[in-house]
Amino acid sequence: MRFRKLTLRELHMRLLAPFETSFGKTEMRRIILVELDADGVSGWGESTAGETPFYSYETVETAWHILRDYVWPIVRGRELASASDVFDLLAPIRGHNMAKAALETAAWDAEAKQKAVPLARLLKGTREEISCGVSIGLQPTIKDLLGKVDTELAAGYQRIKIKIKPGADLDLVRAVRERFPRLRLMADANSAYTLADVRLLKALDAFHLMMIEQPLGWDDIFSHVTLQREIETPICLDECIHDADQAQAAIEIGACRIINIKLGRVGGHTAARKVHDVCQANAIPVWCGGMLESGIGRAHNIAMSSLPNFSLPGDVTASRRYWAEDIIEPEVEVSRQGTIKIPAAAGIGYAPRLDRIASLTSRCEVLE
Ligand code: OSB
Ligand code: MG
Repeated sequence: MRFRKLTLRELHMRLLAPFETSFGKTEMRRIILVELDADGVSGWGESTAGETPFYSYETVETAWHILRDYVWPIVRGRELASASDVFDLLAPIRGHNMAKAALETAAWDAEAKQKAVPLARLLKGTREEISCGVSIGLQPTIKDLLGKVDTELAAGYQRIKIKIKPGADLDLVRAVRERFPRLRLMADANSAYTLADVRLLKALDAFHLMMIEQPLGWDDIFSHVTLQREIETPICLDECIHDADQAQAAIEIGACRIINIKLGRVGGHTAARKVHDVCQANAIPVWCGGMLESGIGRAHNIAMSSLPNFSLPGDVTASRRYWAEDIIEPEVEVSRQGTIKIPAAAGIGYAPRLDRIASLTSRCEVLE
C-alpha cells in the first residue's frame, strides 16, 4: 500500500466529569485524530498524547510536530507491503511513541479495510469479546468514591481500579474493601511514591488488591524490583514500559508480575503485539490501559484486547462513561456482564462521524 495523504485534526472534547490522578486533573481533552489515505482508503488513528507532559513527556504539541515534520516525511508516498512495516520505518525517530502510534494504528485500520476484515482478525486476535474494568479518578470524598464504585458495578464492570496518591491511599483502599469485600480491586499511583514509602505500600497488602499499578518513578524500572521483594501485592507497570525489551528486562529482574499495554506508550499495534508476546512467553498477563480516548482510540484498544494474553479486564469502557456524544457510530457499548463484543465490520469496525468530527475540530492540516 502507498500512503498518499495525511490529515491531522485537533479535536476539543469536554469530558462528562473531570478525571483526576496523582499528576493532575483533566476536564477538556485535546485529541489529535489522524486520517491516513492509503490507496484511496481512509484509515483512522488517535494520538494519546496529553494536554500536559505529566504522564509522559509527549504532549499534543510535540505529537503534532513529530507527526507533521518527521513521521509523515518518512512514510509519505512509500510503497509498503503491510502496516506491520511502519513501526520499523519510524525507528530513526527516538521515542515519541504516541505520535508514531497515531499513524501506525491508522495504517492498520486502512489495511484491514482494504482486505475487508475486522482489525482484530488482522492482528490475529482470538477473542470474540473482551472483559472490561473501569478506572475511577480521585474523588472529592470517600463517599463520592464509594458511590462511583456502586454505579460501575451496577453497570456490570468486572473490576474496579481506583487512583491513589500520597495522602489519599490507605483510607480509600480500606473504605472500598470494607464495603466490597470480594471485589476485584486494584490501585493506580501513576508514579507518585518512592522507596521511602515502602511501609505504606506494604500496608496495602492487607486489602488483597489484584495489583498496584506504577507505584514508583515513571522511568525507574529498577526500584520496582526492590519494592516487589518487600510487598505481596503484584506490581503492574504502566509508565515504565515502552517496548518489548524493557518488558523482558522488567520481568527478568522481577520488577513486576503484570504489564499494562497502551498503544500510544509503545508505538502502535506492532509494538504492542511484541510486548504482548514477550509477556505471554514469560507467563505474565497483560491488560489494555486507557488514556481517556475518543471512540477512535477506544476502537483500536478493543481490537488489540482481542489478543490471547489480554487475560485481565482492561480500562476499555463504554463511550458514555466519558462523552455526552462520541465521534463514532455506533458508540462503544458494554454488556451487563461487563464485556464488549469485537465488532464484525471491516477495520476498527466503528465508523467515524465526519460531521461531528468537523464540528469539534479546532485545527486541521492536510499533508500530501
Ligand atoms: O494511568 O492508566 C492511567 C488516564 C490518563 C492517563 C493515565 C491513565 C489514565 C487512566 C484512565 O487510568 C483510563 C481510561 O481511559 O479509562
Ligand atoms: Mg496507569
